[in-house]
Parts: sequence; C-alpha cells; structure tokens
Amino acid sequence: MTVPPPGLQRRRLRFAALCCLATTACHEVPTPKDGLDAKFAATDDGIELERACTPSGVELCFDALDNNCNGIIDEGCGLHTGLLQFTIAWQESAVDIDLNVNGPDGQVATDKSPTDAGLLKDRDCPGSKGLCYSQNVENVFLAEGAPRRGRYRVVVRLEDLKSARAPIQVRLSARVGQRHFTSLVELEENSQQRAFEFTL
Ligand SMILES: [Ca+2]
Ligand SMILES: [Ca+2]
Ligand SMILES: [Ca+2]
Repeated sequence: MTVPPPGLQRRRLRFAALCCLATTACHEVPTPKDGLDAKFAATDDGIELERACTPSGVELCFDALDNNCNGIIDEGCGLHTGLLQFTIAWQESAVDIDLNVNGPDGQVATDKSPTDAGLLKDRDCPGSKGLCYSQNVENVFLAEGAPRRGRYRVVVRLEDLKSARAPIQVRLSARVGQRHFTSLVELEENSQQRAFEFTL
C-alpha cells in the first residue's frame, strides 16, 4: 500500500476534520437550537478547529478560551458577545496580531463601527494607546441584527513580530450560535496568516 507523504496526510486530516464539522453525517455534531447551520470549508492556509470543550473551572479572562464551557468566550471580562463571536489571545505584549473577520457583505470588522453585516471588533491590540495593558485580546462579535446568511472568513494574521521570538502561539475560539470551536495557531513571520471559512 502506498503511504502518502506526511504533508499530504496532514492536509487530508485537516480537510477530513473540517468536512466532519460540516456534515450532518457526523453524529457528534448537535443540531443547533438557533437554526444557525454553519458549513465549513477548508482553505489553503486552513486552521484546524477542535469542537470539544473541556471544562477547566471558572471563566478566566484574556485567554480566548471558554473555560467553563457555557458557550461564551471570556465572559465577565469586558468583551462583548453575540450569536457570532471570534476571539484571539496571545502572550507576547509587543507583538501585533490581527483578527480579521469578513462577513457576507465583504467588509472587515473594525473597532470603529459595525459592518453592514453587524460585525464589530472590541479593540485592536496591542494598539498605540496602551489600552490593552499587555493583555492582548481581539474580539469580533455580532453587535446588531440577526446573523447574515452567506460566507464568512476568519483570518489570524501576524502583523509585526517586533523583537519577539517566533513562533507566536495564538489561541483562537469561535462561537457560531450554539456551536463552539477552538484552535491553537502558530505564526512565524510577518504577514503570515491562517484562516478558516464557513457559510451560514
Ligand atoms: Ca465561558
Ligand atoms: Ca476564558
Ligand atoms: Ca492587532
């Protein structure tokens, strides 16, 4: 039997995992009570998403993890949430990572005002005004309206490594209705990015 090279094996596993997330044939996927049926698609720079949530105690702030597995990421920490929520966190205080979320309207969520699809970012870290206090978290959430149907793209991008040592580990968690996903993303050089896409 021919064994595919390791890179191809990883790609297949990643694709299989994302396909498992997308198909109702995977019996572990619960039927969302809010009717948000997300279908995930693999990307060339794809992030491997984990669906399992293991409770680790009370909710901790600024780790982009749903520690108590109640479906909400970093609640009680000054972050906003909604039916859609995407959160990243990283340890290196000077490093600039960006969370870029495109909604079906094609607009990237910023911290200025909601996009036409209702997406808004809480803050851009580390930022120029020191408002993140070395607790680097970026959070994009559905600020108004119902979730718009269509394709979403969630990108974690290393903007500026500064003098930090690569790789930078970034925790990403996502809430899509009743579903929760998380991943640990590694970025090694400026402009490198990882992404996942889904369709509502
Ligand atoms: Ca929580
Ligand atoms: Ca947390
Ligand atoms: Ca940033």
